Amino acid sequence: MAEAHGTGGYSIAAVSKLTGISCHALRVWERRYGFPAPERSPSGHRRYPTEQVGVLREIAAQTQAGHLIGDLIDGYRAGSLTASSLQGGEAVEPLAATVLLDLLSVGDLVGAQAVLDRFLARLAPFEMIERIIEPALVEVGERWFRRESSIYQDRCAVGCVLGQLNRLLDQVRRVNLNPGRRVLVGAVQGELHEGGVLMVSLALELAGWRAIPIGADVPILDFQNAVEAWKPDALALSFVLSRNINKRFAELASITSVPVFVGGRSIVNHQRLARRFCLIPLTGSLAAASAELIAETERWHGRRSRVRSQNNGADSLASPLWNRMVGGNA
Ligand code: B12
Repeated sequence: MAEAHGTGGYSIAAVSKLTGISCHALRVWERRYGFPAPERSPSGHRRYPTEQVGVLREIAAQTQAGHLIGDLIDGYRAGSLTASSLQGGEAVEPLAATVLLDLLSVGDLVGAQAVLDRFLARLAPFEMIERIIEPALVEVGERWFRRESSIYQDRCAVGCVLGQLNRLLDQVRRVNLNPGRRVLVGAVQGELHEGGVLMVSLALELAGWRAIPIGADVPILDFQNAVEAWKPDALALSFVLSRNINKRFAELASITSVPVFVGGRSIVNHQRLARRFCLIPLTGSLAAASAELIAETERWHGRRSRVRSQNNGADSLASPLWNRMVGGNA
């Protein structure tokens, strides 16, 4: 079983991911049955010892078979229920984000970078995004939502994680020597979230295209000007929030010289609206959405696709560069 190095245990979010038991249920069982019995970190957060996580996994499995929680906890206390073990691979990811954020919550940037470096040494850039960077950003959001962190802690964590994402993008760009098409990437005025912009840019660079990220909170007029001046082959925008989405879509409809893609969590509920304004909605995983962007851009420009899209899946990203970056698993 993987150890929770240096932190004295797993966070509630990590335990929830590892066991499938909701955070709410974990708190209720603790109150009602006295189990699990997490320790507390210096900042007061619950920290579950490895053994308890194993017991919770076993309990989760047995409740599926119809056993009652109270009986199972009694069984554990009586010694008739044993912990199931965690495999190293499945434990590492939730743990990594938690360890990283615990360090950042006390302002330990050097320690946090050491954790990132450890993963950078063994994960390809796309895996780094999927397994460390995105889970860490999501956990920042969860801690914020549960009021477990302060603004200064969130900002420190986001700065560190986005900084690493920028460095990865830089690293991939340096080895992408003969990029194919160019895509302008950003987020519209009023949208401050930049993570999606950077991640899409990285995915496109890994596919052998050139991404030009211009950041978040950019007025539509500036996208128009940039398209006119730089003549990219496509424009890709990230929408986390849906504020003013109707207005923004209407403004974007004036950009007609390139295909305009819209992606991000808000787009799932606004696909039809996007199409009404001749925008191309992208949903699904980052790899699949990037592959679709590539295939649609080629279709738009009416040329033969350098990388043929098979079923709009991640396969269409299978350039040599992509394979190298994702460790040959694409
Ligand atoms: C960092 C952060 C901030 C920072 C952003 C700083 C920065 N430089 O980016 C700051 C502090 C500014 C911020 C502010 C706010 N935030 Co905020 N923030 C976050 C946080 C913690 C991380 C965002 C992130 O980078 N996520 C990781 C990225 C990669 O995920 P993603 O954006 O969903 O992108 C993925 C896909 O959607 C896709 N994708 C995204 N874009 C695109 C585009 C294309 C073309 C394609 C193909 C794919 C694609 O690719 C990504 C990989 O899978 C999230 C938590 C979370 N769960 O995401 C909250 C979160 C997004 N924020 C939230 C909120 C509510 C706010 C505020 C309204 C808070 C407030 N009351 O002030 C403000 C709004 C500010 C604004 N006007 O934009 C909510 C949004 C809830 C919702 N509506 O869904 C979240 C989810 C937090 C939460 N748990 O409630 N935030």
